[in-house]
Parts: sequence; structure tokens; C-alpha cells
Amino acid sequence: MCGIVGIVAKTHVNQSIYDALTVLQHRGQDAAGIVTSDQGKFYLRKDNGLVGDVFRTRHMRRLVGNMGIGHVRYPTAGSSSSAEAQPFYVNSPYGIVLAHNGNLTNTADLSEDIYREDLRHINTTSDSEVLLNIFAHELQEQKQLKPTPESVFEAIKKVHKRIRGGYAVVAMICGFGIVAFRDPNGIRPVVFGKRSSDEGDEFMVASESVALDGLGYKLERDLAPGEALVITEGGEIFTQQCAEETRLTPCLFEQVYFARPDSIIDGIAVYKARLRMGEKLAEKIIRDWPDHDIDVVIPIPDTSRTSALELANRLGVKYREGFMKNRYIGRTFIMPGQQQRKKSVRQKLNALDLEFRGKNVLLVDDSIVRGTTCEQIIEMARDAGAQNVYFASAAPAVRFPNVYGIDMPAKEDFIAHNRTTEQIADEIGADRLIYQDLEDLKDACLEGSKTTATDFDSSVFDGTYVTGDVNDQYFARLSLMRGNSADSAKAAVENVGIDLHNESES
Ligand code: PIN
Repeated sequence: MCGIVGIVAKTHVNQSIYDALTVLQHRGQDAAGIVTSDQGKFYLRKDNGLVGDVFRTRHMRRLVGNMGIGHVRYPTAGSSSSAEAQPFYVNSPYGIVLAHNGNLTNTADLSEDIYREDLRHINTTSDSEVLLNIFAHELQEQKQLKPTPESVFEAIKKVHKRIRGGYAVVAMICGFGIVAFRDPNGIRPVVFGKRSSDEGDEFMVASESVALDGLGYKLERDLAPGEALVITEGGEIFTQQCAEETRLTPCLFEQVYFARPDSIIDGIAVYKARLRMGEKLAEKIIRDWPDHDIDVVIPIPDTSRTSALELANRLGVKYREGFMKNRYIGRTFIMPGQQQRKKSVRQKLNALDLEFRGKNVLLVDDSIVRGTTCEQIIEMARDAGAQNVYFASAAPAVRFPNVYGIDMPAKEDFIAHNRTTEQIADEIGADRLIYQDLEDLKDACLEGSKTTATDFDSSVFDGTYVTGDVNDQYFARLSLMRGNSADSAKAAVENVGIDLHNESES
């Protein structure tokens, strides 16, 4: 997963983009980048690392201009090189930079077309660079000396026809403005907001509404699936539907885990949805296990807290913070490498013995993917003296890979792969395991929400891929690429060694 932001303001945007990226840091901790534009020139700084590490005062000073875009990157297979940090740049036409959240499912075919038909060169293994070149090619085909909202929309129409997958995109065209667009299924989120200043209106585009809040921008709305938005450098705003067939099926995993609870995505308040996930889980427990002997509900921090709280309320049992978290250690789920993940659980969480000793505890997590962290956490609960350790997941079993931008292991590495709930409970060492039902999860997000969505991309739970192009052949190609990509990305960068105006150490 990644986070994107774009701002057109009346004063320098460097600090605002930096601030927005720190708010979106939960969406990606692997790399960060900002490009600003001033008097027909781009200023770029991007590198691997957290926002606070990538941008030093000397970099910020150089990022001048009243419009800019930014990105935080989540690590995906083969993306660890800093050359794959975003935004990406192409000089023709006009000079364009682009940042993207999501994943294209037809990158291999597109790369071939870009090379053979569009006569363009791709310098990394990133699908964002592919997307940028497709957009650039289609914009060039408009044959306009200067871009206009109309020519940009025409180009985006062509882009939607060529690319498949889940994508939320923000781009900046030199001397023209900022462009944002969203995939025709609305899988990946993107919102825009407005702020009034003495000199006129200022606009901001971001992955999540929470990024607008801190900067005083008011949420206007989400971009509709397939819709494109243009904000000119002068502060004029244009929108147009650019896809022929659209459907709103936002990613369900955003609601479960990725998004900040204080965000509103497609009209769904994430915090409320998570409360209702807890409610639904409680109802399931009452239904299937009426004589349960749970003494206390303990969340595994952080994401599951909201659901666990409401689950405890509904069950009428105590809610206790039995695990204390070292907040200076990053999210284990997005740390690369299984060994590193394993080691970091005990560094990150400490069990408070007095909340466990002699008790039947129900541990709650947002989801179970590989099952390695919950296995260790259950062991910690037992070491702390728990009598019985039950485990509840606010989401159903994750059984299928995500192909729309959430980096997940191959399906064989999911603990739920080819296992029943009882077998999974055995494997992780739980005395009982309760998974949320998929329909309940969807209802938790829909009930009481002001959303026009009626369904979701729920592929990780049910294997239904809304873009309709994901099949066994796709996965075979993906696993081949996973094996090779790290090496080939490194080789590509080492061989060519281009550093496009990156305001690096100096
Ligand atoms: C952790 C959120 N959450 C914890 C992410 C672990 C699955 N994992 C998904 C559980 S936090 S595993 O809130 O960001 O701290 O099943 O792959 O071991």
C-alpha cells in the first residue's frame, strides 16, 4: 500500500506536503518523495526511509513552489531500491511527475507495448513508471502545444482503456497543474478537499481524508470510480468521468487494517466500521458459543482496539489493555523478512501478567495473514499465566493474494491456506478461534454509512477479483517475477545509474 498527496496552494507547499505525508505514513514506511513545481521547473527529493528521515531542512529549502505532489511507499516485491521511490518523472510531453497507490494487473503486457509501440524506455520494475509512460504517451497523442483540462481528460480516457488493476494516481504537469484519477472500480481510495485563503481557494488531493484534516482542508468528496480531477496552477478545478464502465467496489482491507480510523473512505467512517466489526463478532460468539467462559477481552494493539472495545461491550465482559506496545518500533506487518517480523513481536509487545493470570482471555486482532505474530502472542499470553487463550479476528480468514496494491505473501504462506478454522486454531495454539463472517464484515462497513457502495473488493477473503482479469496464469507470472524482481531491479539501476534531478545529499 502507498499514500499519495497533491496540493495547489497560494504559498509554498513543501511543508504542507511533508505534513500530509507524515499523516499518511501508516500507508507506507519504505520510501518517501516530494516534487514541487515553480516557474516551469520541478524540484524533487525522494529516498528510502520514513518521511522524517528523507526530508532534511536542506532538502525542504530546495522544494520551492506553490504546487506539488508527494508519496509514501509500502515495500512490495522488488521495490526496495531507492530508484523505485516515487514520484517518477518524464520530460515529454511538458514534463510530468506521477505518484501512484495500487497495482496494475497487466504491467507485463503494458511494458511490452510501451517498448514496441510507444517507443518509450522504462528504467525500473515499478508499475508506476509504466503508468506514467502510458499517461505521457496518451497526452502526447493529443498533439497540443500546451495541455488543457480537455486534453488531459482525453488522455486519461485512453489510459483507463489500456490499464487494468486498482489505482489512485496523482500527477503534476509542469506549468499546468495537478491531475488525479481513480480506477473504474474505485478499489484504491482518493479524496479531495478545499481550503480558503485570502488569495483564493487552495486544493488538496490525498489517499485518505485524515490528511486533509490537520491542514485545515475541508473534505469535498471522494473521486468517483473512473473520474479524473484537474486543478490548475491558478486554482481552477475541473472534473470529468473518464471511464466507460464504472462500479464502486472499494477495498475491504482498507476498512479492516490499512486506513487510519479517523478517515472516511467513500462515505464509510472507518472508526464506526471497526466498532461494528466488534459488534458483529460479539453477535457471532453469542450465537455460536452462548455458554462461553471469556473473562476478559484483550486487543492486540493497535488496529484491533476499536473492534475489541465494542466486542467486549456487547459481550458484557471486561476490556483490558493486556499488551503494552513499544511505540518506537514500526508495524511488524510491513517489515520485510519473516525472521525480522518474528523477532520484532516480543520487542514490540509486552504482556501485563496481572491481566492474564488465571483468566480465560479472548485476544482480538484485525486479521490473520501468515499467523506468525498471533502464534507468538498466544504463547506470550500463556507465559503470562492465562488459563485459556481464545482468539478472534475482526476479518475473515485471508486466503487469497491481493493484486491491487497490498503486498501479501503467496497463498501457500497464508496460515489459512488449505486449513479449516480448527486446524488454524491448532497451528497458532489457540483454544478456540473465531473469524468474522464475510457478510458480517461487509455489513459492518455498510450499515449506517453514508456510502453509495453496495459491495467491495473482498478478493483476499473470497478470491473474487473485481477487475475480472486475474487468473492462474497471472499468479504463475507473479511468482516468477517475485523470484527475479529483486535481482533485476538492482541490475537495472546499477547498469543505467540515472538519478533524475533528485535533490540528494550535498
Ligand atoms: C497490526 C495490525 N495487524 C496485526 C496487521 C499478522 C497479521 N497482522 C495484520 C495482524 S498494527 S500475521 O495495528 O499495525 O500494529 O497473521 O501475518 O502474523
